[in-house]
Order: sequence, then structure tokens, then C-alpha cells
Amino acid sequence: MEEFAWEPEGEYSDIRFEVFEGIAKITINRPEVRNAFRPQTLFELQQAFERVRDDPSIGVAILTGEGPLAFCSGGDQRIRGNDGYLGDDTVARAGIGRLNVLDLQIQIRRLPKPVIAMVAGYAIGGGHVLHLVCDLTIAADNARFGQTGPRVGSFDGGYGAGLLARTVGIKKAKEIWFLCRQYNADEALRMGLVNTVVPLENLEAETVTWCREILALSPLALRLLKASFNAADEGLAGIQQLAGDATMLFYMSEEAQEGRDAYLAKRKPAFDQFPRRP
Ligand code: S0N
Repeated sequence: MEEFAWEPEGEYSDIRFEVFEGIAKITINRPEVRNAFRPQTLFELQQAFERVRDDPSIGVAILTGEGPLAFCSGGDQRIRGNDGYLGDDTVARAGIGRLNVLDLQIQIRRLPKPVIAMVAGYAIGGGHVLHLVCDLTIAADNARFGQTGPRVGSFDGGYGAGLLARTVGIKKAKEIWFLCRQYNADEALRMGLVNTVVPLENLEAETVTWCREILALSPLALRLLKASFNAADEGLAGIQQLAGDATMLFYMSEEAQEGRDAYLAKRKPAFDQFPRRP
């Protein structure tokens, strides 16, 4: 198995944040519960993805789970929606966060860099939705996918239902939610839920290969493509993101800079020097 020189960064209890050659690897590190997330986990994941967004040396992120048994088994069912067990979860104890996984889903979708889910073992429940909202999914041959909501008394009618339907088709999405079956990696590949399946021992090497290919490409083109792919599904929020990117590009132009410079110099802007393009 190929080893990579991942450099750990930051202080986290539920996740690991590591970087290597411009790739960030974010690992949910709760293997004793099949990497189920609790409020603390989500809080740390959000911090990590913020770091990915803001660090210009990072071009792509991998989201994964610790160990070969699970990517993520969804929300920690001991904590979900009750005031009982909180364990040592500082976020839950402070009464904030709860299972705010929906914010994390949006954050991954809006991140202006590609995010790859690297899935070994179970991607189940809210953990399945997490791989779904990533841009690409690379699955090990032991991966298993599924939703459990109607069995355990929850559901995700947002991306969990809508994006799943866009990904695998409405009939298949309803089957996944209405029957709560599990699907193996080859079945997931056939339904377009994952991009490729590789032997477990090659999972990280294959994912790093994909990351390196992405890193060789234009960051702005990738950013705009990601925003474009998501725009129609996101409605005005999607248009806002694309428009924000358009504004960022416009700010780089001499035409926009003329407007700013004229305002600061208290003179009339000379926009007539710029062409009205066909
Ligand atoms: C993943 C499964 C299939 C693995 O089975 P396996 O390998 O046989 O292992 P187990 O013996 O079952 O598990 C090992 C230990 O891990 C604990 N554990 C596993 N999953 C969880 C979990 N999700 N929460 C807490 N503990 C978990 C087991 O209890 C066991 O511990 P010990 O050894 O002490 O007995 C299998 O484990 C499984 O089916 N797990 C449950 C999967 C599940 O139903 N997940 C929850 C799905 N729902 C959500 O995720 C809702 C939350 C959410 O995302 C959400 C989304 C949108 C809107 C709102 C919400 C929200 O509720 O906030």
C-alpha cells in the first residue's frame, strides 16, 4: 500500500486535518461508532472546510473516514434530537450545533474547490448524504451505501432526497429511501452514485492520483465549473455564487478598476475606452 507524507495540522478531537502536495485530507476519526458524527464532529468539519477554502495552497480536498469499516454512519443516534446523552461533546454541551449537518452539506457544495469522498466501508444515513454532496466519490470494493432514515426515525428531504434523485434517477432514489436497503460498490457504480471502484488497498493511491490530475488544471475554471454544475439546483443561491465569481473576475479587469479609481480620485470614469463586446 503506497504511503503519502500527510502533514497533520490543527487541534481536533473528532477529525484529522492533513495536507500533502496541495491536497487536504479530512478524516472523520470516530471509528468506534463507524465514524458517526456528533455536534462536535460537525463543528470541526466546518472549521476544516473553511480552512480548505481560505488556504490558497490547497486545491482539492478529500473527505474520508478513519479505518476500512466506514466512511460515515450518519448522525450519532445517542445524541440525535434529545436532551439525554451528550458525552464529552463540548459543542453539544454548550447547547449549540446539535446535528447541524445541513450547514456542512451546503458548505461542501459551495466550496470553490473540488471535494472527493474517499469511501471505504459504510456510507450510511447522513454519512451517505455527505458522500453525495461531494463532487466525486471514489469507492473501495468493500464500500456499502444506503439510507436508514425511515428505519431509525429520520429523513433528509433536502440534498438527501433531491440530489440523490438527480444523481441516480427518481425511481432509484425512492427505492433507496423507501426500502432502506444497502448497495455494494459495484451496484453504486452501475447507478452512477460513485465515479469508480478500486480495491481497498489502492483506495488512497487512486484518490491521490485523481487529486493530482485535478491540481494540474486551472483553479478558476474548476471553481466556475463547480458553481455552474450546482447553479440550477441551488436556485438564487446558485446564481448568487456564479454571480459572485463573475464579480470577482470583473474586479480583475481594467474596466472595473477604472470605476473604482475614478470614484477614489473624485473624477468622472472614462468607460468609453472599453469596448462594448458583441
Ligand atoms: C453502519 C452500520 C451498518 C455498521 O454495521 P456493523 O459493521 O455491523 O457495526 P455495528 O456493530 O452496528 O456498529 C459498531 C458500533 O458503532 C455504533 N454505531 C454505528 N453507527 C452508529 C450511529 N450512527 N450512531 C451511534 N452509534 C453508532 C454501534 O452502536 C456499535 O457500537 P457498540 O459496539 O458499542 O454496540 C450500522 O452500525 C448501522 O446501521 N448504524 C446506524 C446507521 C444509521 O441509522 N445512522 C443514522 C441515520 N440518520 C442520520 O444520519 C440522521 C442525521 C442526519 O444526518 C440528518 C440529516 C438531515 C437532517 C437532519 C439530520 C439530523 O437528524 O440532524
